[in-house]
Amino acid sequence: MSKFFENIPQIKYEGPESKNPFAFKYYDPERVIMGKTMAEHLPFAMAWWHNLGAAGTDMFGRDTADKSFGQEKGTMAHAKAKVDAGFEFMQKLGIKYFCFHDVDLVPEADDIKETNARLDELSDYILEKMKGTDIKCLWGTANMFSNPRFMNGAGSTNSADVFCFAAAQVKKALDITVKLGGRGYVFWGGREGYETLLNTDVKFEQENIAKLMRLAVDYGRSIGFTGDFYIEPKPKEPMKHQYDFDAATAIGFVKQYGLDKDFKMNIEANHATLAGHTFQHDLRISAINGMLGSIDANQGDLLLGWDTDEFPFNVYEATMCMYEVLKAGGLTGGFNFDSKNRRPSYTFEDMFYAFILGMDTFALGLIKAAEIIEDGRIDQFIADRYASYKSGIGAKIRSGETTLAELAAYADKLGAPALPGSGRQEYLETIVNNILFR
Ligand code: XLS
Ligand code: CA
Ligand code: CA
Repeated sequence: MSKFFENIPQIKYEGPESKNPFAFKYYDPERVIMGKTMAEHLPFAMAWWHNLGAAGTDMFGRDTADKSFGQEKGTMAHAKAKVDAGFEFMQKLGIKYFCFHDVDLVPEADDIKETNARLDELSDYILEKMKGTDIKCLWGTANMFSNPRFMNGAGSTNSADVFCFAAAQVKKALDITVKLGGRGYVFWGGREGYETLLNTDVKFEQENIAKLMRLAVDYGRSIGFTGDFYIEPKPKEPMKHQYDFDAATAIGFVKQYGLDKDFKMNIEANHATLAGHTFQHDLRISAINGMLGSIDANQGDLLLGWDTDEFPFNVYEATMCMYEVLKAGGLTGGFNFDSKNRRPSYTFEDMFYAFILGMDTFALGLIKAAEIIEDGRIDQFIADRYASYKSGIGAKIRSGETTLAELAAYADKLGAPALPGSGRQEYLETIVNNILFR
C-alpha cells in the first residue's frame, strides 16, 4: 500500500469525550440506529475532484495545497498516484465509495480516442486497487462544462457536433461507472442553461437535453447498468439560468419527458440554498415524489451568493436532512462529500479533519433525527394538525366524494369557520433544541 498519509493513524470511533483530533466522536460504524448500522445508514463517498484534485486555486490566487502526490501533474503517473492516495485515504477513514467525473480520473487529451484509452488504462488500475477492499464507485459522471466546446451547453448546445461529443463522453463515463460497480450515474447540467433569450430557443434546448438523457438510459440499460440515473439540480453558477433550477423543476422535467422511471434526484445542500430553499425542502420535494436518490453532502455560506462547497458543520441541517432520509426509508445512493477544504487549510492533516468533521456531523444528525422520530411529538403534532380531514366533510374532500356546490353549502351553514389552529412553530423548535442539546 502507498504511504502518502504515513503520519496519520487509522481513524476510529472514540466517542464524544475524546480529544484526539484523528478520531470520530459520533460516527461509530457498528452502532445500530433504528434497525441498521450507522455504516448502512451513511454510505459516505469521497469526491475525486475535490479531495484528490482541488488544491486551493481561486479566481485571485493559485494553489496553496500540494496535490502532486510526488508526480508531475497532467501525466498518467500523476493520475495513478491519485488512485493510490485516494484508496489509502478512504481506507484510513473507513469510506466505502467514491464519485468521479471522467476528467478527474485522467488528464483530458486533445483527441477523444486518446482520452478514452487513458480512461480504460486508469479504470483497470482502479479495479486492481479495488480487489481485496470493499470500496466501490457510488456514482460517475461526465464533465460537460469545463472544455470550451461546451460553452453553450452539452445536451442543450446549438451545435450538433458538440452534442455528439457530449454523447461520446456520457457513453464512456457510463462504461467506466458500470466497470467500477457504480450505484448511480449523475447529470449535473452546469452549462445546460442560458445567459440571454436573445440567442436561445429554450424549448428546443430542453427537448435535446431530454433526448441525450433518453439515449443515456437506453445505452446504460443495454450494458447492464441497473442503478439510478440522477439529476443534480442547481439554479445558477456557472450559467445565469440553469434549467435544473431545483428539485421541483427537475422532477417536472423528468416527468414531462417520460424519464421518471429511470431518474431520481441527487440533492446538494449548497445548491438547494442557492435556489432560495432549505436543504430539507429539496429533500422533501424529492422524497414525496419517490425520487430522493442521493445526496451531495456539503454546505454553503448564507452570507455569500455562490457555491462554496464547504464541509458540513451545521448539525441542525444535518439533523433535518437525516430526518428526511430516515422517513424516506434511506437512499439508493449515498452521501458524497462534494466539499473542499478552505484555501488556508492546505495540509494532508486538514483533508482528514475535514472528513472527520463531515462524517461526525452526519452521524450526529442521524442520532438526533432518530431521537426526534422516536420522541414522536413532532410527527404527532403534524398528524393532529390535519385531523379535520379524517372524518366528516374533510374525509369527503380527501376521497373525492364531494362537489364544489356541496362544499359551498357547508360553508354557508357554518357562516364563518374557526381559526385553523396554532402552527406552534416556537414550541416545535424548542423540542428540536431540547433533543439536540440534552
Ligand atoms: C457543481 C456540482 C458538480 C456535480 C458533478 O456545482 O456540484 O460538482 O456534483 O458534476
Ligand atoms: Ca455536487
Ligand atoms: Ca456544488
